Amino acid sequence: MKHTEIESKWQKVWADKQAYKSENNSTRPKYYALDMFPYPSGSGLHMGHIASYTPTDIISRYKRTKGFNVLHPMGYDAFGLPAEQYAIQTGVHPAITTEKSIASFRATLQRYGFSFDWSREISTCEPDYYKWTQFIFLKLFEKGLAYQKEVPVNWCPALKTVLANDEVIDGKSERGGHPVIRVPMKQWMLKITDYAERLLQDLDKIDWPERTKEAQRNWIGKSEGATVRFNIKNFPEDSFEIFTTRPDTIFGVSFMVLAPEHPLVKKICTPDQSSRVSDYIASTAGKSEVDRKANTEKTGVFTGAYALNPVSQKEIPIWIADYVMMDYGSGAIMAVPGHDERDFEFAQKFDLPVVRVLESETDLPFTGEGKLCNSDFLNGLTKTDAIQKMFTFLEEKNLGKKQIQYKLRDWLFSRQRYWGEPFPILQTQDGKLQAVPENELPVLLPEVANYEPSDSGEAPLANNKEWVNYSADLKRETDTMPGAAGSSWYFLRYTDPRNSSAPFSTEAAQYWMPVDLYVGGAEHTVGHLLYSRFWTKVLFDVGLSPVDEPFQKLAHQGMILGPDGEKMSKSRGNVIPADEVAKDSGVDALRCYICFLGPMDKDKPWNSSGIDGVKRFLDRLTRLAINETTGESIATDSELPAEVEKLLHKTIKKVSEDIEAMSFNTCISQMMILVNELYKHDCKSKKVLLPLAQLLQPFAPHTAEELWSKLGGDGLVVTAAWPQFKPELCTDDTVTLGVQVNGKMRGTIEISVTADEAEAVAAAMKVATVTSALAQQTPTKVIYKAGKILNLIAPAK
Ligand code: ANZ
Repeated sequence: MKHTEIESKWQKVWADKQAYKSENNSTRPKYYALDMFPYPSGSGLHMGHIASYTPTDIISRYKRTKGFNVLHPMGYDAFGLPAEQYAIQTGVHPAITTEKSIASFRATLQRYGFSFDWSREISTCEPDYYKWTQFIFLKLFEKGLAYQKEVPVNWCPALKTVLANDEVIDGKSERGGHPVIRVPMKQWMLKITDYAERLLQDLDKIDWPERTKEAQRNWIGKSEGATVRFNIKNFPEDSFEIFTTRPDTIFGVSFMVLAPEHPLVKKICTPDQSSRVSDYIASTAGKSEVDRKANTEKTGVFTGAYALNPVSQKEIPIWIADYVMMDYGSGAIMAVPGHDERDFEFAQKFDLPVVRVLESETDLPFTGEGKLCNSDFLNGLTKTDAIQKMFTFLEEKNLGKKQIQYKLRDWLFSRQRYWGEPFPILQTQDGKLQAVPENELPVLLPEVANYEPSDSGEAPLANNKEWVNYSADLKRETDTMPGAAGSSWYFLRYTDPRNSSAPFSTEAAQYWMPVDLYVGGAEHTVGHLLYSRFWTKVLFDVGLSPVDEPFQKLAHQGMILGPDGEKMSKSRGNVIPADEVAKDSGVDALRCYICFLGPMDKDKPWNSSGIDGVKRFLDRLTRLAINETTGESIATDSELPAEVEKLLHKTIKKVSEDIEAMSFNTCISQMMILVNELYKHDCKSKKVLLPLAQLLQPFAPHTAEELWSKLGGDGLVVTAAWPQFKPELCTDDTVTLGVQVNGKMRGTIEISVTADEAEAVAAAMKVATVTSALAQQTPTKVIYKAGKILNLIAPAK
C-alpha cells in the first residue's frame, strides 16, 4: 500500500477509536505535553511547525504507552495583526480569513497524524474563549494590576498602533520592520513589575534551558543599589534623588545628569541656558528607547544649575542627557566618569573633570575591583566594603537608602486595533473606569464599517458609535487587547476547554497542571513565556490556578535551515515545503528525518538526500514483515538468534532512555542498526518485529500501526503497553580484560563476559607479551573472574 493510503487509513481508525483522548477523571498518572499553538496565518503550516510539534508528539505517544493519561492539545492563537491587515486591504472580515486559515491548519495537522486530542481544540478569537480572557482581565483590574496611564509608547505610524517593547526590534516593528517612535499616549498597563521578584526567584523551581532563564533574569534586570538625595544650590525647597549601584564612588562624582523629561529640568534651568535646554528636550522627544540606549555619541546640555554632593558638599553641575532614562530608577544619576563608561564618554565630549576614586593599574575609566582612593573615609576599603559602608552612612545620615531596581517595565496592554479582545471596561463622563458586569461577558467584538485605525491613535471600535455608547453616561473602552492576552492562559483552558461557567475548573487544573513539557521557539523568551508566568501567578493569587508556575519543563526546538545552511525564506528560495516532502516520502519519513537530522535543540540544515535514507530504512523494515505485492505478512514465529535477541533488548533500553532524554536522532540510528542485524540473520520473526513496531510507533506511527496489524499485534500499537527490556541481555558481550602474570599486568585480551577459564587462558596464550613474561612455562595456577580479572601464576625462573 502507498504511504498516503496507510496514513489516511490509520488516521481514521485512531480518530474513530479516540485513541488520543485524554480524560479529566482518571486515576492514571497524568502527562501534559504542550506545543506553542500556531498563529493561523494564510501562508499555512511550514517546516518550522512540524519540527516543533514532532518532539512533543513523540513524547506524548511514548508516555501513552507507558500508562500515562496524556494531555496533548492543539489550538489557535487567532487574534492578531495579519488577519486585520488583510481585512484592511480586501474588506474581508478578519473572522472569515481566520476561520479559513484555521480550517487549513487543522486539515494539515490531521494529515500529519499528530496525536492531538482534537476534542479540546480552542481558538482565542472565539467568544466562548475570549469571554474568559476578559474575565481574567477583570481579575487583574480588581486587584489594581490593570491601570490606565499616559506613557511614552512605541508608536508605529505605519501600523498605526502602539507596540510592546518585545515587539520592537532595533527601533523597528517586529512585524513588517516599520520605524517606531516614542510618543506619550494613554494606555492600559499591566503591573507585571509587582511580580518581578517572584518571576525572578521562581526561575529556580523550573526545568528550563539555562540560557532562557538567564535571558528572563536579564530582562527582569534586578539591581541592588541606593537612592541618594541631592540638594540644589539656590533652590532650598527642591532636591532630587538619584539611583546608583555604586554609592562607593560618591567622591568621584563630577557632574549630575537628569533625564530630559525630568520634572525639575524646566524649574532649575537658568535663563541663559533655557533655550538650549528647550531645544535639546525637543530634539530627544521622538527618540526611541532603543536609540537612546544605543552606544552612539553622547549628547546633552548644561542646565546652569548646581547640585550639592551630600557627602563632600562640593558643587556639581547639573546636565541633561538622553542616555539617562526617565523610567528607570529616579530618572537622574550622579555621574562618575572615572568609573563608568557612559559618564566617561560624556565627560570627554563636554570637557568635564574625571576623578579617580578606585586604584587600578589601568587608565580611566576603570570599572573593575579595586581599593578606594581620593575618597576621605572610604580610602583603602575594597569596593564591596566601601559600598556596604556607604549604605550604612547614607541611612544613618538620612541621605539615602538601599534600593532594589528592576529593568522590567509594566506590560503595555492596549492596542488601537480591531482584531483583538475588547476590554470589558466602561468609562463615566468624568473619566472614571468601571468593569462591565461579569454576567454581561463576553463583550463581543462589534462590527465596524472600517478596520483602519486613525492617525490620531483612535481605535477602529470607536467608529461603531452605537456600540461605544453603553448607556447615556457610560462609554465603552475602544482599545483591544494585545495578541499575547489570549496566549497567556490557554494552557489552563485546555484542561477544561468547554467549561461555560468558569475559565476552567479547579479540579481539572489541579489534575493537569503544571505542563510537564512545553516545546517552542526561544524567540518567545521575554514575551509569551514571561507573560504566561505572570498571569499564572495572578490566577494563583486569586485562587483560580493551583500552580504558580505554568511550565515545569521547557525545551526549544532548533531551526531546520535550508539546504544552504541559511534560515529558510522565500526570498532566498531555500524553502523546503513540508507538504511536498510528506506527499513524496510520507509523513513518517519526514518525522523520522526531522529527528535524524541531529539534536533537537540545534539548528540544522536540511539535506535532500537524507530523507531518502530514512525512507529506505522504513521500507526495509516493512519488507521484513510484509510481502510488497500481496500485502500479506511474511513474518515467522521462529525463535530469535541470540545476537538478535540481545540487540533487541539493547534497542528497547536505548530507545526508552533516549526518548526520555529527548535524544531522538540516536533512537532512529539504534533502530537502523537493529534492522541491519535482522537482514544479516535473515530474521523475520514476530518476536522482534512486534516490539520493534512498538519502538517505532512514537516516530513513525502510521508505518508502525500497519506493521502491528499485519503482524497480528493486539489492539492498536499506539495504545499497546511499551515493551520491557531484560537487563541481563543488555550488558556488553565482550570486555577488555587485563592479563597479569604473577600479579603484573602484561597485556590485554578481548573476551566474552561469559567466557570460561579455559577460553580466557587460551586467548591470553596468544598474546606475545604474556607468553614472553611466562618464559614458555605453563601456568601452575590461574586466578580468573569472568569479565574482571585473569592472573596467571608460574614459578619464577
Ligand atoms: C554612579 C555610578 C558609578 C554608576 C559607577 C555606575 C558606575 P544597572 O546596573 O543597570 O542598574 N543609572 C541609574 N539610573 C539611570 C537611568 N535612569 N538611566 C541611565 N542610567 C542610570 O545600572 C545602574 C547604574 O546606571 C547606576 O549606578 C547609574 O550609574 C546608572 F562607577 O551611579 B551609577
